[in-house]
Amino acid sequence: MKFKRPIMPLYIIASLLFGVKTYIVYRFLFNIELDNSMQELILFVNPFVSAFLIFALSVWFKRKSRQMKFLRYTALIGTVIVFVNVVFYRQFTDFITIPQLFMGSNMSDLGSSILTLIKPYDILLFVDAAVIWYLSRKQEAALSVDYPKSGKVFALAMSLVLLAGNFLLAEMERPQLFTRAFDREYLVKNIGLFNYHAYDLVVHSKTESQRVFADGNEIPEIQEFIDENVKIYDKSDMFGAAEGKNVIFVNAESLQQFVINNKVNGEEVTPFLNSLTKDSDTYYFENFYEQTGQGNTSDSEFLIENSLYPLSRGAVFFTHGSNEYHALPEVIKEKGYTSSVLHSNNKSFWNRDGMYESLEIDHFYGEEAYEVTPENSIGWGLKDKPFFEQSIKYLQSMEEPFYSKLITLTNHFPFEMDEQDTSIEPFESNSNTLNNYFPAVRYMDEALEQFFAQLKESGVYDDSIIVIMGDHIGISANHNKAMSMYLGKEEITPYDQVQLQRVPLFIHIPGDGNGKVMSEVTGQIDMKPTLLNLLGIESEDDVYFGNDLFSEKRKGYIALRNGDFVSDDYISTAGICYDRVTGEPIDAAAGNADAVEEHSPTENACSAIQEKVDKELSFSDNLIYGDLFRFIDFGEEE
Ligand code: GP9
Ligand code: MN
Repeated sequence: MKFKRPIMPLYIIASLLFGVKTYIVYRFLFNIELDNSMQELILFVNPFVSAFLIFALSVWFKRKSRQMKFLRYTALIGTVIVFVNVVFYRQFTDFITIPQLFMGSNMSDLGSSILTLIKPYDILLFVDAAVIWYLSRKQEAALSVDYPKSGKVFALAMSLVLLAGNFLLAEMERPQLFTRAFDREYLVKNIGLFNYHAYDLVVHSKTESQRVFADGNEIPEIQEFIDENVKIYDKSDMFGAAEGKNVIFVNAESLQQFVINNKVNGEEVTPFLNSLTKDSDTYYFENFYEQTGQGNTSDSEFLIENSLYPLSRGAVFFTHGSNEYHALPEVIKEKGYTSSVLHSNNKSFWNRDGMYESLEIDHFYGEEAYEVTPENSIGWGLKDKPFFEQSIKYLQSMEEPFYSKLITLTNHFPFEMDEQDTSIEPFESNSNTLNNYFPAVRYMDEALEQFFAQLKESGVYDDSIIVIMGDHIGISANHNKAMSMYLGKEEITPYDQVQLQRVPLFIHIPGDGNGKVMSEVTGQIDMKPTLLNLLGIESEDDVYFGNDLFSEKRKGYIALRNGDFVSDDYISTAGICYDRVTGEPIDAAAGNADAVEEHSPTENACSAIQEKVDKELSFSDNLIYGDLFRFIDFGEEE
């Protein structure tokens, strides 16, 4: 047979088709912010570069049939990766990481949520793969070639040149992209989805090896940082204010601060919680930030129990569930406290059963501890009202003093509600998620009111303090248009986005009488030291990054998991340093993210704190990746 050059080799056709598809996904299915034409160019180029990189490998196969097989399976696997990311993105506004792939049990438990995340038109994502499949089978003779060595080397060299070009553009656009990779959107935007996954794989193996090579030498530097920067506060007047009392901690699902003392359709969203903000036995923290990452509720739990940061990739409950920790339940056990978690869901969700052992939580009342029927459940499971009602008997039977965490479930995306549980009308906008959020939050508010009444009736109330905390945001940036409409703003700026990361915190101490609204900048990292102080338990030798919320002298900033921060004076996000109170960028140049890299005055306003924030996050990460608590001897506390 005579050698015939194909009109166009299939690997090039595949790269073009796949590149176009990926680009369309970037533009229309992911919400990637493009600030300038350089970013637009990079985003346009990278889908083709990475597609070419992979498909061009086909030239190395000698036999044509192998070449074709490689192309069609690569197209299929690549498409599945795109599809999974699209579905995942709709839920989390984020890109999947390797640790999350091992959270398969969670993915399947998403149940009804997952169905709402898949759209009929997603089938179109598979069109190019189908075309490539068809061509590879039917047009094999016309579209494959026996490449001479020079052709193969050329294809490889071409791939590498394209990749280098892409990385160069990315580095120009965003220096230190790889070293400061807190933000997955930047990575995907600059190097593309597939290179991002390859990068993630490298980071994953690196962190895995960190544990193997750790020997405890890392600890003194961390302790020194903590002594100098974190543990600078004085003991507050509240030290021992709840000594010997039970702690009832309500982890309120997806409860955000913007609904508190706010209205929808002319009605209060949370009348009960609003009344607590004015209650003399309640301290209400209005500038309290959630600091979670990809682990959502479990990350908030991690913060509360350890006063360490969750990880920037994956859920620490999963990836480091068998580490050694020195968590709140363990510390207070020495003072005679029993600890428990009550949450009507699979015990293995977020690997809670595994992690709770490491945190030394004594009892876990999971789904099987509750009577769950089709009538009393919705969405994720048991509704909050029956959940609290059925929890009372467990609280009553617990050995005192106890520390119990109750995790609610109804106010969870997609905020499904039964007609009979709906007391207020949804909001009206283009986002059903935001619309339905309000009636669901109102339901939780009513459930909490009932819970307070039941605690009083059961006699548990008097010997307890009650903490209510929002675990993380419920409304992601995907709904910004509707959110700006609700808040009466023209748009949601990066500054607003950070402010939307506030979740309410209430500390209710029956009989206290001095309750007030607290406006200090605070966050979930502060809960462990705060609770220890309220209970009158010294924790000088402990290793953690939070401060007592009631102390007047604190470190003065809250680090968010993506490296942004909120300090008493500033909010730093998206490369811009804002005045925290007015929301104005600190100077004119501040509106331009690039100015930061050029050492503008803006850099000076936020940079000193930014340095500490970066250090703090990485020290916390090192403690976890290296499993360093196994080397620390906390001694016998009396
Ligand atoms: C699941 C519940 C909700 O048990 O904590 O999970 P979330 O998605 O918010 O992490
Ligand atoms: Mn949650």
